[in-house]
Amino acid sequence: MQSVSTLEKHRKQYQPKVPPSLRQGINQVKLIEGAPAEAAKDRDLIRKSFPQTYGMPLLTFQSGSAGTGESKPLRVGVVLSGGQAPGGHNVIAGLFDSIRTMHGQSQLIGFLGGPGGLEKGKYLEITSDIMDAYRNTGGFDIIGSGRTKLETPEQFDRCIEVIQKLDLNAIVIIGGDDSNTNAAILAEYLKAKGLKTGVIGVPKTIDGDLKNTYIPVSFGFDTAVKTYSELIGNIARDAGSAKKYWHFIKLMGRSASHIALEAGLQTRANITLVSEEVEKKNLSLEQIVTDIARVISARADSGKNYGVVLIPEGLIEFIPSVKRLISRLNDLLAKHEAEFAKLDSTEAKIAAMAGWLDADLASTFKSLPQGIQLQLLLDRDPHGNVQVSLIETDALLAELVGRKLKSTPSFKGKFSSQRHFFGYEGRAAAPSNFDADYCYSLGCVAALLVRSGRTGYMASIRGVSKGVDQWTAGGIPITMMFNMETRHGHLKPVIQKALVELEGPAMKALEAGRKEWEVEDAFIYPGPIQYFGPSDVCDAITKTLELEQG
Ligand code: FBP
Repeated sequence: MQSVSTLEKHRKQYQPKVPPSLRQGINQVKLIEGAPAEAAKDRDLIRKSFPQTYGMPLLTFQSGSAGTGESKPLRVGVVLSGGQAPGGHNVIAGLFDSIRTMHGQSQLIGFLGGPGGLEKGKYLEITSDIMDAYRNTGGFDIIGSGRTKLETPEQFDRCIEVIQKLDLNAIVIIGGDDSNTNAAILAEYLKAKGLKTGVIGVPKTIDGDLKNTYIPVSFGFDTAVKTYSELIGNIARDAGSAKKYWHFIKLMGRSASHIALEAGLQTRANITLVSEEVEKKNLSLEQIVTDIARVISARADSGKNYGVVLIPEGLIEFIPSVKRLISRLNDLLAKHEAEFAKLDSTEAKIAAMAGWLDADLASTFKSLPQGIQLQLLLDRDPHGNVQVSLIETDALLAELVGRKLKSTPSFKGKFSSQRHFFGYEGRAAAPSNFDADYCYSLGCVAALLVRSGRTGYMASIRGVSKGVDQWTAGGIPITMMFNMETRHGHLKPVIQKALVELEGPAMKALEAGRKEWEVEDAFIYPGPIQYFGPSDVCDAITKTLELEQG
C-alpha cells in the first residue's frame, strides 16, 4: 500500500518556480552591493549595539557570472524556529539543492527541535533521500522546531562549540521576528569573536507580522489563511443552510490581526474584529459585546438568526483595560512566583491574584469568567508573551453576547452559538503554490548569502504580488529592521512587529464592505487550496498582498 496520499505523491513532483535571476542556475547568479542600510529609527542606539553588523549594504542578486572562483564544499546548519508555517520544508529544499549545485560535496546539517538543537549539538545530516521525502509538504517534521530563546552569552558560547566542532560556514535560522532578532544578535556575537561562520535569517510566520519594505510577507501566511478561509466559507454555508447558529471563530495570529482581516476579506463574514482597531478606538469589552449584539439583533429583525463572527486570537490583549491587567499580572506573577506555585486550586490562585491587584484592575479581573481568569494566569512563552492561543476568547464573547441579548427586551430573535478555533489546522498544511515557490526561492537566496560569506542578513524576495516572472532576489541586513522597544523592563533592539495598519488598504477594504456584510448574506466561499488547474486559481495571492503591494 502507498505510504503517502495520492495528492502528496503527485505534489512531490512539483517543481517550484523561482525568480528570473535564479533561472540560469545558482552558479550563474552575481551579487550587486547597494548602499549601506540604515534602520528607520533609533539608528544611533542600534549602531552602538551592533558595531560589527550595522550599516552593511543592501544586496541584490542578478543573473550573470558568480565570479566566486574555485568552489569549495559548504557546510551549512539549518534551524526551524517557533511555530510551524507551511513551506518550511521547501526553504530547506531550496537551500539543500543550491549548496549541492554549488559543490557536490556540500553538506546540510539540520538541528533537531529548534534553536535548542543548535545549543545542545543535536542534529541530523540531511541527505537527498531525506530531502526528497519532504518536498512541497507542510509541517516542520523533517527536523522539528522549538521555541528555545538563544540570547545569553553562555548559550552563544555553547553554540560556538557546536559550530566549531561541525566546522560550519553558516547557520540558516528560519523564524519569526523574535527568532530573527536573536539571529542578528548571534551574528554580531560570532563576528565579534572573530568567527567566520555566518548567520542568515529567513522570514517565517503564519501571523504575517514580519513584513516591511523589503519583506513583503512572511512565508506560511498565504497557505494558513487560505486554509482558514476555506473552513470559514464552509461554516458560513452551513450557517446559511441550517439558519440556527451564530458561529464565533477565533483565528490564530498572536498579537496581529492580519489573519482575521484577510479571512474577513476572503469570506465576507458578518463581523470581523480587528484588535488594532479595538485598541485605537479604546473599546471596552462591554462595547465590543454591545456591538456584536447590535448586529445579531439587526439580522434577527430580518429573520436571520445566524451568522459568522471572526475574532483575532490576540483580541483580549488589545482591549485597553485587559491590556493593563495583563501587564500587571505579568509583574505580579514574577514577583510572587514561589508563593503562586504553591497554590494548588484554581480558586486559590484566582483569589490570591485578585488580592494582589489594585482595586480597578481587580474589578476588571473579577468581571471575567473564571475560565478566562485562569487562562490569563497560565505560564508565558519563552519570549514572555501571554499564550493567546490558549485563551478562549470565542467562548468569552459568545457567553457575554448571549447574556447581553437575554437582557435586551427589544431582542425578539433566537441566539444559539457554536465556537471554533482555527490555528493548528492551517500551520502545517501542504504549502500553496505561492508558499511552495516563495519558500524554495528564499532557500536558494539563503544559500547565495552563505556562499558570499555574509552574516546578519535576511533572505528577501520582492515583487511577489506580480507573478514569479517579476520576482527579485536579495539580502537585507537584519539590523535595518530594528527599532528600540522595552522588553522585560529594558530598552532593547528588536525587529519591529508589523501590526495591521488601520490606514492601510486592506483595512480600508474591510471598512468599505463591512456595513453591507453585517446585514446581507454576502458570504464568499473560497473553497480549498488548489494545487493543479488554472493559474488564476492555483497561483492566486492573498487580498492583503494584492491590496498592499499590487
Ligand atoms: P510563530 O510566531 O513562532 O511563527 O508562531 C505563530 C503561532 O502559530 C501563533 O499564531 C500562535 O499564537 C502561537 O504560534 C502558538 O504557539 P504554540 O505552537 O506554542 O502553541
